[in-house]
Amino acid sequence: MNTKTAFITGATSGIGKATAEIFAKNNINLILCGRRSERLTELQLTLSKLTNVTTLQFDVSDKEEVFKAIASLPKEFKNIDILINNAGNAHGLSAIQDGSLDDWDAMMDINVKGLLYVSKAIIPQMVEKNNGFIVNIGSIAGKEVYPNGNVYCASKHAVNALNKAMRIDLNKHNIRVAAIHPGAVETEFSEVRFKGDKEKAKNVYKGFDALQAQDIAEIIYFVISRPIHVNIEDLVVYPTAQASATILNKEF
Ligand code: NDP
Ligand code: 8X3
Repeated sequence: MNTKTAFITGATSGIGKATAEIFAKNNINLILCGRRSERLTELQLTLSKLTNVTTLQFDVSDKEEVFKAIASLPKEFKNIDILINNAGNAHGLSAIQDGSLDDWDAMMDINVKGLLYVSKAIIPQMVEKNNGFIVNIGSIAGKEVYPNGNVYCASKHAVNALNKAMRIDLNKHNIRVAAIHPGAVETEFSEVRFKGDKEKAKNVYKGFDALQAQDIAEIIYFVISRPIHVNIEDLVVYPTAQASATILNKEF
């Protein structure tokens, strides 16, 4: 019997998509979100063979769209048990004096404000029913600052702070809050960071076994499937070849 409903942002690719797949296999009802509607439709077609799926197409950085989309959910999907705040990306990789204002806006608007808008739209009903689970996808960039990472690192440090803040404020409402902070995961992340330069993106994951989206998805599922009295607060997950944001044992 399907008992839980999960709302996943950034479900059209990478970690979010892999999380949707593993949740579907475990009969969790799904609300899948992203901007690319064809991908949402495709995913819905596949995963509805396993569970109940609906999709919402919106940009997390547009607060009107966020609240409108979430208000439009059909009745059977309105009761959200699990929120996976995953949508986000890095835009650019340059020294602070060379960074693009548009890239900075995108990272702060999507990674920080987008996460806040979605949370604001969903948390009240969790408070009302005195139950819920929020998983925030941070990054090693939210624990360390690395050369040229400046604003992306700042956005993920903000996610780290908001994760702690949510846990404190929602504690008395019985809402579990957890963060997963991955190191290098081979997804479309670097393609977005390097504005579609596939060769440059591929090089990021050359010479070592990077994490795959499924590795993180399995951990997210583990976290949300613990008994009700257990909350895993914070996890940093590296590929074996990685020892810090900047130390990678690459073979060439
Ligand atoms: P992908 O680029 O593969 O996926 C990013 C997802 O976010 C897509 O589904 C995209 O959907 C969605 N997204 C991006 N911008 C918006 C927006 N404005 N509105 C709505 N959705 C948006 O990257 P990952 O799967 O790797 O990234 C997922 C999360 O993991 C991010 O928060 C990232 O910062 C974090 N992370 C990634 C790491 C890595 O090495 N890959 C390591 C540590 C953390 P669409 O384009 O359809 O809107
Ligand atoms: C993605 C990992 O090291 O590129 O958050 O910032 S990193």
